[in-house]
Amino acid sequence: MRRAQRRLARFQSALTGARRVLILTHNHPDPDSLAGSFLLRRLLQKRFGLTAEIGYGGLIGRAENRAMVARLRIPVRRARELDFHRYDAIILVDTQPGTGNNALPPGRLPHAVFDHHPVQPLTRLVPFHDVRADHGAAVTLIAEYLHAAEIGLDSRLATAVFYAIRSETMNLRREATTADARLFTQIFPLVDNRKLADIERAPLTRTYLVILDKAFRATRVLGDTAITRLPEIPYPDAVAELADLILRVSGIHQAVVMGVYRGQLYFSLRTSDPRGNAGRVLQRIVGANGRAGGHETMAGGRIHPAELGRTPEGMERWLAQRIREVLGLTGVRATPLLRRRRKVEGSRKKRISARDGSSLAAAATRRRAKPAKGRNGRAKPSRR
Ligand SMILES: [Mn+2]
Repeated sequence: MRRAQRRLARFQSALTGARRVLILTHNHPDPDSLAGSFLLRRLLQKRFGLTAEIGYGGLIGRAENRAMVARLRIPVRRARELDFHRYDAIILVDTQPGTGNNALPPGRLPHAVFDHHPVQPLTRLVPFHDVRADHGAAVTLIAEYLHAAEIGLDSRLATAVFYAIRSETMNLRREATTADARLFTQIFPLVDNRKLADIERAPLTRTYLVILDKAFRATRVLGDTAITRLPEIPYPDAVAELADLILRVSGIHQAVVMGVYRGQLYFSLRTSDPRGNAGRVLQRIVGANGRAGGHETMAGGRIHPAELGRTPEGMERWLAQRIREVLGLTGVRATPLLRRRRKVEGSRKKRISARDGSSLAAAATRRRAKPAKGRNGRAKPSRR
């Protein structure tokens, strides 16, 4: 607690003289950076008496994230519509300077950084930075400041925080710490369950269903690794969303999804190995050809093919090859995730009925009787 008070005081003094503050999320913001910014805005207004706005680069693509902003009325503005000269201070949330995944103008340093990713060299030059990679969610770290400032959470803020922790840590299952768990349970009584349900069951667009369909068809399985190459994605964080989903397929313990959005190649890696070092693995895969980073089990990155004088398709092919090399999968046979159904009369009917919902129970029994191969959770150490 003492420590939190001291941090709060140091944060406040880093903003001395500032009146208008811009809080920036990472590009294509996720619930953690949105909720973290929302909390911080409240702190700046209530405790420091400052004017604070929230900006984001890229776009908010995921249906749940759009619903979160709309239902909780999180006041966000697109970075490209902002005049950065109007702000005396910039604060980064869930991102850091020099990572290339935020709208911070080149050459400008923020006044403060709040993040839970590995610390970047430029961050050390920032007047106030609180970067603690041992937190499952950035929002947990920021909530400590509100607590120290004795600012309670109303139901909008609590719902935002709750949903952020829930999605970032997959209900405390993924890289969550006791701090995340404590906050999660503390704020639960304040959550607006109706709004939360509206967010979690946000309406899905047809575009989304189309990309799901394309992604499943494009997925190749190599051992317990799934690699998905998409020529085009409707929004950049679709790769993360798809990788999360494909990782849930039984027998899959690593998933990489890549896709092109406006000429840039985006990719995402997910692993079920809690010590998978996903961020580092992805950096090794990409090398100097792009940017990548992340946590133990989740990571993402981006390549700008035009800057390398290459086409997106060419870079995608290159990336798929690199993934095979770094993950030790060269020579491993790739099979489609969804096998095409053979059109053989007679056996056809049986196969269809096993897939259709009415005989799911029968299929489940069969599966139980004969467990699938390669379900032993751990990936081979040689891979990393
Ligand atoms: Mn985060």
